[in-house]
Amino acid sequence: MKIRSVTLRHMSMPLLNPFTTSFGTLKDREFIAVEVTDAEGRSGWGESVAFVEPSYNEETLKGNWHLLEKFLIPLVSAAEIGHPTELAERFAPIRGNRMAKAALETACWDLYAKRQGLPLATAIGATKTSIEVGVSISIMATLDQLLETIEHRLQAGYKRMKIKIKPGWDVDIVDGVRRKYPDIALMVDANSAYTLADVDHLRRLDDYNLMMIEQPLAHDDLVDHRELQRQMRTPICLDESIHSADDARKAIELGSCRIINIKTGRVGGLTEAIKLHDLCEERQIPVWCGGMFESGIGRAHNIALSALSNFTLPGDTAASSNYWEEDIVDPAVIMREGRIEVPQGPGIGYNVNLERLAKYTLHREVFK
Ligand code: OSB
Ligand code: MG
Repeated sequence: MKIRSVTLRHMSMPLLNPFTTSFGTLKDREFIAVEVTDAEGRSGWGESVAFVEPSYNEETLKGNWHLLEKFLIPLVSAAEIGHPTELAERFAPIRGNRMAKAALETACWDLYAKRQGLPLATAIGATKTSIEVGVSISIMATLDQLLETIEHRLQAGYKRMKIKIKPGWDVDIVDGVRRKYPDIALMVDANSAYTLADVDHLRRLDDYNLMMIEQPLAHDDLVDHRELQRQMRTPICLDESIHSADDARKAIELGSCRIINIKTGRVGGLTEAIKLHDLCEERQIPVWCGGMFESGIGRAHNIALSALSNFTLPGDTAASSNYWEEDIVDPAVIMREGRIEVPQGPGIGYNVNLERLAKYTLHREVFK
């Protein structure tokens, strides 16, 4: 296939509720929507999950725009692309900037699948017809507020809760949640808020039957996580520390984690995400799909990815209604009884609503 044009849109969508992690609070989700078109006028869609600030990782929205405009789009414009797996090789000379690469690569995957008349899940070799999802819950002002939120999410049908933690909002909060809900599937995510000096404190979490503790230590660490995992019974899941299948191999061989969170943006695209998935399957390391407050576009990609066989743990790909008053895709992503159906239409299987897309677009540029 040949890419005829690439359109970048700087989007801003208000979150229904502000969301606080150990690294900050988000009210409006700004991101880049990427649209690639072919000569027949079909569109493929992707999104950059980089935030405005380099707080989750080093990438930023404006940095991604720059990378896309100056380096990545020129590598795909007018070039003959046999299969989307070729894009990772084409992008290889450019170091890092994985979220920028993934934004364009996933858009090309969607276009490729549409041209083949295949659901994206099928195009990547995934066979599940529905996926299990959980929900990630913001740091809040009080335990009561958190308990009330959990109650709402349980009533909505979510069966796995992920609580964001940070120093001062951790063991006591988990204790409070477990007192009210002794049996729910529960996990915590620290987004790198601790160091090995906190090991005795973190070990107290072992008493609460948590599915896992996600990324307790530094974003770029594997060695201290190994030491922490040796001292904790709760499985460690790595998020920020894993940028590739090769990072995963090293983490597994070191014993730095027992579970891996896969985010397509963090690893540079679907091709690398699939590679990572396959490696973990071979090594019997369960994986699940993380979330980055995606719009319906990125969410649809997450759903297709989660349909691969080794996504055996519920992901953070909650329904549109968990984030937005209105999503930019039709239909909205719907969850029932903790599950989301994998769409059967071609490509991502959800239609981008151009009117709503325009409503949330701050700036738009077309590259040919
Ligand atoms: O660490 O998984 C994370 C959101 C933004 C950045 C990092 C993370 C998260 C979440 C929310 O946990 C996931 C979601 O609901 O999209
Ligand atoms: Mg995380």
